[in-house]
Parts: sequence; C-alpha cells; structure tokens
Amino acid sequence: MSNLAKVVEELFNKSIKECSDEEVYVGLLKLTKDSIQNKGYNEGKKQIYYISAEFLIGKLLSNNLINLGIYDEISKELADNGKDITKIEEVELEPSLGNGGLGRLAACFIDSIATLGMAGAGITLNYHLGLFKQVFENKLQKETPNNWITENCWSTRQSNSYEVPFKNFTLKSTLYDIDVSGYDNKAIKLHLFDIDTVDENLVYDGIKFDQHDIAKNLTLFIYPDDSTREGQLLRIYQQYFMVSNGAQLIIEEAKARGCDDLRKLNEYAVIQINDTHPSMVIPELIRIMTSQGISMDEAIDTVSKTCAYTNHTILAEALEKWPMDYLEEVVPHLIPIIRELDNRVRAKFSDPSVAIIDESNRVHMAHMDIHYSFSVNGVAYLHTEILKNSELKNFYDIYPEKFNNKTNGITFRRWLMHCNHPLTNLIEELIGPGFKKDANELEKLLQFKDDDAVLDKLLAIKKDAKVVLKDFVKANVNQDIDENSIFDIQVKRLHEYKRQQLNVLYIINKYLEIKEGKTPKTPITFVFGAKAAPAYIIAKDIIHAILCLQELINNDPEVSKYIKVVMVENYNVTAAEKLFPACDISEQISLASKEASGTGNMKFMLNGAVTLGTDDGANVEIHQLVGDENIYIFGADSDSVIEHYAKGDYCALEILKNNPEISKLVEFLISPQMVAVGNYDNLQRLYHEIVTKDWFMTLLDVEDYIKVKDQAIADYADRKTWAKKMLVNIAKAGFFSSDRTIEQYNQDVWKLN
Ligand code: 26V
Repeated sequence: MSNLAKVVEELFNKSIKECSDEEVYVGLLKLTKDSIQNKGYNEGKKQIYYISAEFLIGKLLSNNLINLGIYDEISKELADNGKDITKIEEVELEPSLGNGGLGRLAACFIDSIATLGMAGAGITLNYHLGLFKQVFENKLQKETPNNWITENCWSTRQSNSYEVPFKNFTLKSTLYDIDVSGYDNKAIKLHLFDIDTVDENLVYDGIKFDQHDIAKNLTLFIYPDDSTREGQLLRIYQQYFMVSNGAQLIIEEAKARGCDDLRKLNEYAVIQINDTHPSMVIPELIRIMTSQGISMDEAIDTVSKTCAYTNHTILAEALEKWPMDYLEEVVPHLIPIIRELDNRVRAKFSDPSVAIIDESNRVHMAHMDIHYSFSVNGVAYLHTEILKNSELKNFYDIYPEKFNNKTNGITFRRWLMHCNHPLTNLIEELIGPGFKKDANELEKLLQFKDDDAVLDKLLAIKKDAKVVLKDFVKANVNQDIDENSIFDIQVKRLHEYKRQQLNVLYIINKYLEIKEGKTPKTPITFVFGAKAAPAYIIAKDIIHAILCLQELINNDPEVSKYIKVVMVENYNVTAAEKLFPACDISEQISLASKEASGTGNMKFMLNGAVTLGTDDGANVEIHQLVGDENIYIFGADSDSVIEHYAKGDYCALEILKNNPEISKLVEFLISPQMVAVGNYDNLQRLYHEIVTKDWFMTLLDVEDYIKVKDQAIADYADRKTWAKKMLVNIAKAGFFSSDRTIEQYNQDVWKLN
C-alpha cells in the first residue's frame, strides 16, 4: 500500500478512490507535513532571520510536493485512482498574507533559503483574515474578509509563548509554524505570531471592525486602513508585537545554540529587516540587552552588527515616519532608546536630514535602520543607484561601505516548475534537468534559437496556457476571450506610479481607431488584475474606468471583434499562476525611477512573455540581458524624470493644450459612452486628477507608449520571429532566480557558516 493510501485509510478508513477531493487533500496535507518533518531542518550555528510584515506564500500543496520530489508520483497515483491533482489543489484556500511584491519576495526568499540549505527562519504575524478579498460590485471594488485558516491547514500551533509589553497591558503570544520545504533539501520554518483572544466577530460590513480593543483585533487583518489615527496605532501595535516576539525567539534560539553572552549575538544570528515595518526590532533588542546588564554602547554595537536593512521603495509616502506621540501611546519603553539613538546621530552629524527624530517629532524608521544596521540594500541595480545618488545620498556619503545592491529574484519552483508543467517538460527534453538546480543552465536553450520545431512547440505551449486562462477568466468574471488574440497583461497592485491609467489611454486610443476603421492585424485581449488599497480613492477610480471599458468594449460587436478588456477579480497568487504562462506581452510601464524592482516582470519573462516597459527597476537588467531585439522599451528615462521632479516643470495641462490627440484620449474618460456605463463622479475625479496633477507623468510617455506598443503588436504577427524573442527571454531568465539573490545575500551580508 502506498504512503498516501495508508494515510487516508488511517484518517477516513477509505481507499483513495472512495475519498472525496477534500479527504484526499487532508490526506496529502498530513503526508506532506510528516514527510517534511521527517527530512528535518537545515542547521547551523549562525542563522538568518528574515523578519517581514508580509509573506505572500500562496497555496502550498503542489509546491511542497515538488520540493519533496514526489509531485509526479503523487499526481500519477491520484490519476490512477480517478482523481485530478488540479481539482485537489482547488480545495486549499490561499493565505493572503501580503499586499504584493514585497510579500511575495519574502515567500520566494524563504523557499530559496531552505533550498540552498541555509539555516534560518521567517518571522511574521498570523493574520486571521489576511489581505481583503476583492469583489466587483457595480464596477467598483468592494473589500470582503478572506478567511483562510481552517481546521486542516499548513500551520501548526507550537508551545512557545512570549510576553509582549505595551503601555497599558501585556499580551501573551502564541506561535504557529509553517514548514518551508527546500527543493531537494531540508526545511526551514516560517514563524507566525498570534494571540488567542482575537475575535473574528468584530468584523462587520466588509472589512470594517472596531479598531480600539487590541486584544481582540491585533492580528485580524494585514495592514488595516491606516488613513486614520486608530489604524496607524494598530499598525504600530502589530509591528511591535511582531518584532518583540521575534527578538525573544531569536535570543532564546541563539542561547540554545550556545550563545552564552548576548554581546556575541551577531555570531549566532543575522536579522534581515524587510522594509521598515520590522524596524522596531533594533530598539527592542537594545532594550532587552540593556535590561540584562549589557551597557548601552555594547548593546548598540552588537545590534548594529546583527541587523541588515532592505529598502523597497523611494516613494516618500511609503517611507514610515511614526509620530512620537503615537509611539508614546503604544511602546513608551522604546522612547528613551530611540531618543538615545537619535542623540548619538546628532552628536556625530550636524546635517538634520540624517537625524532619526525630525523637527515635527516624527521618527524616521529608515534612518534608524541605516544608522544602526551594517548593511543597506536596494532591490535592483537602478534602484540602488537612485538610493545612493539621490534619495539616500546623505546617508551614502556617510556610510558608503554599508550600501549594496541585491537584485530581486523569484523561485523557479513555483514560477516555472509548478505553474507551467508543459514548458518545464519541454525545457527538460531540450537541455536536461540541470536548470532545476542551476537556473543559469537555461542559457543552453539559446542553441535552439533557429530550430523551427522547438519554436513551434513554444508557441503551442503558449496557446494551451492561453486556453487555460480563457477558462479561468470565464469562471472568474464571466467574460469570453479568444486564445488566438494577443494576451497583453498588466497584473500588479493598483497604484498611480505603476500607471494602469496609461494602459487605459492606449485602449481608448485603439477603441477610437477601430471606430474610425483602423483595425489591428491581430485581435488583442487586454487583461488586468489589481487590488487597490481600501482608502486609495484614485486607484479605485482607475479600477472603475477599466471595468467601464470592459463593459463598453466587450459588448460592442463592432469593436469586440478586434479588442477585449478583462479585469480579473481578486488577483492573487493562484490567479497569477494562470496569468503568467498565458501572457504574450508583459506590461511593466511604471514611471521610470519609481518601481524599485518589480518581480512580475521576471515571472512573465521566465514564462516566455516579451516585456513592454520603461527602463525602470529590474526592467533595466532584463533589457541588458535580452538586448534591444527582445524587449520593447519606451518613455522618459529615470534621470530625466528625476530632473522633472527637481525642477517641478512637468505640467499635464500644458501637454493637453498643445496636443489634441492626447487630449481626445483623456476627454474620453468623461465621454457620454463612458458615463453611460459608469459613474460620472468616479470618472470625473480620475479625469480631473490626470488633467490637473498627473503626479506620475502619464502624459509624458503616452505618445511613445502608443507607438512602441503598436510596434510590438505588429511584430507579433510574424510568429517565428516572435517565438525567437520568447525563447531568448526564457533562456536569459536564469539570472532572476531567487537562489542567485539569496546566494548573494549570504556572500555579501549574512555570511552564514
Ligand atoms: C507602499 C505604499 C503604502 C502607502 C501608500 C503608497 C505606497 C506605495 C508603495 C508602497 C510599497 C512599499 C514597499 C513595496 O512593496 N515595495 C515593492 O517591493 C518589491 C520587492 O522588492 C519590488 O519588486 C517593488 O518594485 C516595490 O514596489
């Protein structure tokens, strides 16, 4: 009897054949959890603790089966028993413990840390309802809770518990662990801290809840609406709860590994601070150490040698600055330490721009990180250069040796082997299985650049993936799309800097062209997927505009022959796994300098999509790797954008006045056609924003975007040449394996033994 057969026999007293999909899932969950535990955990004296408010892990079943090396065996066994593994996968609920790229990056990183045999752990919170689930109602985003924790799930309650002191009360934590299996290696753990008193009944009317009773709401949601004082306080409670638990666990484990003097903590632990959300770990560790008789000087020295900081954005509004009185209200015991850290900075540097506490009494978390960490890194070459030369120049001048770049990466286990079996199999047929362990081997594919049979196979695989997406779209939003059309896809968080609105203007242009009789050679399907922050009004208006275009265009028989628009509902990791393999044109159209890296760009490339993008974030490196022939680059470069901001000389209205063609596109947002299907208020607000502000310079790039995108669409018709571009993109994607990124972190920063 097979292992799975034994497990379900034990659990349900049934054979695999007799079990429901739910029962098979529960059996597989148990089998997988046990197998990972039996293999054991990576060990080492020094460990990496990756602290992050987000780990967007996605569903885990198939990934774990792949990493354990039993996916093929299990799926065959299931098939032999009349079960379909993809149906079993559907039973699993997706945890949504992250917003977007930053959280997904953390998930890819722990996969790579485990795979490379490094010892360590992820540290985060056990959000009960995660990020909201998005539903569309009357072409508007509505937020609903995403209940992902079920009786049978990947996390297991542990016995560890710590006391976390706040101003007026102390909370006792509970720890849940999720095992993260390495590919052909042992595991590491993702630690999710929680409290037992959280009350899900607090939630009403979507995702609203009473924000006052911290013992009941602390870990309800990820990033609750922080546009209010209560929301911001709750976020500070969450952050401190995460890092205080983390610090206590790290110290406990270091001691267990032989650290008999906390002044040597850096020999046992390195803490990677993922953006500023975990920054309070610095004063918290200092607090714990000084409370145990270690001097302030020594505590600061040790903590600075233990912590490393990653910056993920240059957007000022995303850089956390907590008002001192908020911190007073939540964590008064950290205030003397933060003041001491600030005083030391002020004693050394007269430049007020590098102080921790500013003249408005706000604490700049990133500044604290930079002064009291030994490493500061950006997440793509261009991003790190911008940090060094402009955004953090004053810090770089002080600490040039701390700054380093670690270009992001993605785990190929999920973003190729799991989400695209046909492509994985083809690659293995052509170059053998070595690429699964060493992603650089993908370069061997270049030898097939002129091999018609291989190129035909690539196109056939793409077409099949498009049929899979077509079925998904039908089930998800009840829209019919054509797999023979070009799939042009933009999926990512909704933000003005990512410029979904630029794509909208292109679609309007195409619509008007078709109405004038100028039709595209190949039909095009424009696909969007994006959640907007609940309090981000303009982002929600952009979603509304996209949904209006979807209705207007798809229901117009004259136009829908040539173009269609779909916005998938509740874009998440599971949807992403269907979208990336099916894409022809990958939209990476942020305003140059604003997208720190992007990681969706890498997932598309790996799955044979061709990038249409600005020279921004990791697009710059994609561009360098594939060459001008195999990418479509448009728009102003980052230097000129930075100059426009410095001079304040960008004026959308000016462009509109001088350019009737562009003006026509923007005016269409409030045209009778749009207003007939949408809400005037939402459309007018978006129109007004673009005309009067356009903070992310959509209109600066719109002409070039239309020109270059038209070129890409024309080129698509030459299927052979296009397939070559696809092949080169796949072959050059090896650099973007998160295994490479993690090896570099280890070599330059963590130095695990
Ligand atoms: C956060 C917020 C929150 C407040 C409203 C405005 C705003 C704008 C941006 C952000 C982003 C915070 C940090 C972040 O998620 N960065 C992303 O990190 C990814 C992984 O490094 C990277 O690929 C993305 O380019 C970067 O945006």
